[in-house]
Amino acid sequence: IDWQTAKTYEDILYQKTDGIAKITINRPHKRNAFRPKTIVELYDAFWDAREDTSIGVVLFTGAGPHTDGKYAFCSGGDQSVRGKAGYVDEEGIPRLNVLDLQRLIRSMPKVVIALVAGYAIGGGHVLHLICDLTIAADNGIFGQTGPKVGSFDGGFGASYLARIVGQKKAREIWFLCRQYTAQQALDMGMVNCVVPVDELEAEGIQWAREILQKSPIAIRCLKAAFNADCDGQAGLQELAGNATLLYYMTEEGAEGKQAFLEKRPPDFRQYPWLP
Ligand code: 2NE
Repeated sequence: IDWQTAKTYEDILYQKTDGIAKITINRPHKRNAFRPKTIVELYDAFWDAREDTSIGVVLFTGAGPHTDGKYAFCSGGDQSVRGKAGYVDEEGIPRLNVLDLQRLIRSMPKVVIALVAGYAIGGGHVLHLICDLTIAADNGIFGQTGPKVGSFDGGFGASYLARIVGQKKAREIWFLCRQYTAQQALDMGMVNCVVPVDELEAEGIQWAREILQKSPIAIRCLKAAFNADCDGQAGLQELAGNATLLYYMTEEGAEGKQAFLEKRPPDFRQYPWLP
């Protein structure tokens, strides 16, 4: 396929071809974890795709494999720049700007398809969930890590996940922080299909081309209709984002991040399970 570079960035790749945009997180050495700059760039590219009347479908993916042979869609917030109240940008300001990106992906009147090879973990898992459709490679690995690394997404990450997989499974996913295979994700209804990793992009293009033959207004109204059913979750998202910000300011929250950076298990034993 003849991908044309649409704009050059530092942390992402942005390409277009025949009605399709492809946005790729390009930090494979960090399993495609995002820092504030990554989100600013993603927001800019998604906004461009939203505004471009020739684009109907966005493929959202992660660069890989890394030099160690492992693939990742995205491993969430970059813990190495996590400060006291969020992920710290080059100006020293802590941010949770991934929540703005979640809202843009949800509200843009184009179809966003996540192409997941390897890890979709933590805030990276929520990003694939937010997309309209997810095509998983057979090496896909899915899961949340928040309670392990001192974080949580009580917005779409909790309520939309529960809407998709049911309350029991959603609680299991968050409370145990296990990792799930692509087949398990398919069985839970978290992804639309599973294909061999070498066929992931081709499958995404095939799905995009089928969608592009349909009526844009019908598709945009359907996306809005699917969203409307869950729109109360947008309010939860804002409130939960504020709670996450406050949690990051606590010692308990910082212990999870510190443990990850020191490559050791977290020790939350000194923190009580308050009534
Ligand atoms: C993704 C996972 C499971 C991969 O494990 P593995 O064993 O394949 O790789 P490894 O060795 O852990 O990672 C490779 C390199 O990538 C870095 C690692 O530190 C390592 O670096 P080096 O030792 O080679 O220098 N890396 C990976 N993920 C990173 C991250 N998120 N931040 C910074 N560096 C990262 C394993 O790597 C993993 O569990 N990663 C962490 C997942 C995670 O906890 N993400 C944050 C969740 S919280 C969040 O995203 C969030 C939120 O909850 C609310 C609002 C906003 C964000």
